[in-house]
Amino acid sequence: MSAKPVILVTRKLPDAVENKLAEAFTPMLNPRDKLYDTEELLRLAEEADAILPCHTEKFSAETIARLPSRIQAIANFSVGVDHVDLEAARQKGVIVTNTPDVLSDATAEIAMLLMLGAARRASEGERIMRNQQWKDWSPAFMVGRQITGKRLGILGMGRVGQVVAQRGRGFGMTIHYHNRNPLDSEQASGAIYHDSVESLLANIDVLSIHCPASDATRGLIDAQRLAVMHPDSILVNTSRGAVVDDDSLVDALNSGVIAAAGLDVYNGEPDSIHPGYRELDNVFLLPHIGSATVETRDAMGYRAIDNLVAIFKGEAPGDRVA
Ligand code: 8YV
Repeated sequence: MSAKPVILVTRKLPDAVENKLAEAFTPMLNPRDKLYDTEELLRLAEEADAILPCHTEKFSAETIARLPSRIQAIANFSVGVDHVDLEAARQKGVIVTNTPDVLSDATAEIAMLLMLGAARRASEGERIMRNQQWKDWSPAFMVGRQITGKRLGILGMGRVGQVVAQRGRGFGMTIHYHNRNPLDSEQASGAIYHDSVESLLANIDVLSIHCPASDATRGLIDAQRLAVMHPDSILVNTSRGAVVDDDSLVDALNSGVIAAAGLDVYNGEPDSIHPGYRELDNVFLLPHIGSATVETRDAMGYRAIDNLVAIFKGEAPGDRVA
């Protein structure tokens, strides 16, 4: 029997996933979850036939060019693939896969949490409780906004966007969306299509961002577009920080151009995010935990393993993106 292919796993994955991986492969694990720099990654890759990374490892064109020729695939433990230069991978003949579908529910939960947290001033409320600053109750105390019955705008009506739309309907929200193309009527389920971002932004109360980071979407939500939103509106982002221009959003939140924001993803995450966000009371901030549930993290791992199994059998992996 030929030796099992060696898989370089860049981060500590759930035990169940690591055990399953070992059934078909020889994993090179990272039990202490050390964040590898590029040189370390390239050195470890010398011993491997494929890499199973997270979005925390960046595969620029230069890094991909330097990958040992032995590496056949980058099987991501993520749905987003903006950390991989897909064109460079295609040119080098390295297969790239992702893990779609399995994190839509978990991410949609976080989008709803952000909407509610931003609308109902959860950060302020929590801070008051923890700092023992709750001294009085009055009809004017901590009054926020309701999301029930409001207009929910989905920017990027893919898998996650469609689940968020369903959850929004549960709150009696009317769904509006902008996408490259309108969905068919069954998928749209009555959601109202806008053929421009501006039209979407002008007609909603809550914006939920679900488009991937790409050259086309980088900085898409800028000062001009934020100015189209009405002053009571709320912005939530569970996709990628890159879709938002931070200076513009911080200004808009400071000056009342929009009312509040809920953010799970950032430019410069984890430790170089725009300092302005921390100063604002009207933002509800989470540390990129959209897919952070036991169920979803296991499912993401199994999905990455399925892709690797197909690749090393010489079959087409289900989730090939390059
Ligand atoms: C993942 C994500 O947990 O899958 C994605 O694209 O943004 C996250 O929710 C992370 O990327 C793991 O690599």
